Amino acid sequence: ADKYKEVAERKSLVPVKLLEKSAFFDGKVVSMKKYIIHPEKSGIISEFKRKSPSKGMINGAASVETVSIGYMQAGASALSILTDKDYFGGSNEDLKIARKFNFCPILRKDFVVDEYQIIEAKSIGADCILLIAAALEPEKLKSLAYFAKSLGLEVLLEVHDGEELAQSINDGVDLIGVNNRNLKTFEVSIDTSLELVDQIPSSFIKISESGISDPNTLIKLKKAGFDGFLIGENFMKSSRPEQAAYN
Ligand code: IGP
Repeated sequence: ADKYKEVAERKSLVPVKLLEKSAFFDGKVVSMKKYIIHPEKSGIISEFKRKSPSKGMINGAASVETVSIGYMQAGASALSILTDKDYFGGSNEDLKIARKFNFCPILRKDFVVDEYQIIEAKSIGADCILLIAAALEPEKLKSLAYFAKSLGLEVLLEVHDGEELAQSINDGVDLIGVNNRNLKTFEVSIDTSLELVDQIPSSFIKISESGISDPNTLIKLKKAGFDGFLIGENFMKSSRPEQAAYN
């Protein structure tokens, strides 16, 4: 709920007119869809996340420059950069730094509730935004997805179960992510992905999110039909996340 307050504060500080002056604003986005399904890439979206509500501090010392470059050198298809400060210790500045040092699709990871955040995402150099079914009314989610599309951004829709999927799916969405972490209990189960995969229409790129910590799990998810894999903690908990990503 305080996302609304946070956004309102930033909106009065940095008006839309100013965001639209960013060099990125009229630029082309790098397609997350294309990079995920590229036959020579891993399909992994590597995430930069200092802390989380479920784990507390994961890595407070990591440099977004070093880690993001290392992730891409290790063969990631794309980057996910947390920009939420309160829960995840991220910032828009982190994403701008990742953008400066990498040519690749970048997902702005935040709780999007307002068009302003989508304009902001574009202005800091993001290519894709996240829309969370559990946090948005289906109609609102759809209008945000269309708005993102109108700016050329791609949209990752996050769901936890079949009901959320059925209610929130719309053609403004490009990729569908199944979050293996239950946001209420923080419990993680890969079965969430395995049970939902067949309900996702084939026109969407399928991503399995959270709790992926070994190659065998990834292979299992890939065999089940997932194209992409969002991995954060498993890399970030290493003192050198950029090297952990090689294993
Ligand atoms: C990454 P993990 O378990 O590899 O760190 O998970 C990513 O899926 C997770 O950070 C995430 C997230 C979110 C964070 C998934 N959906 C929504 C913030 C908001």
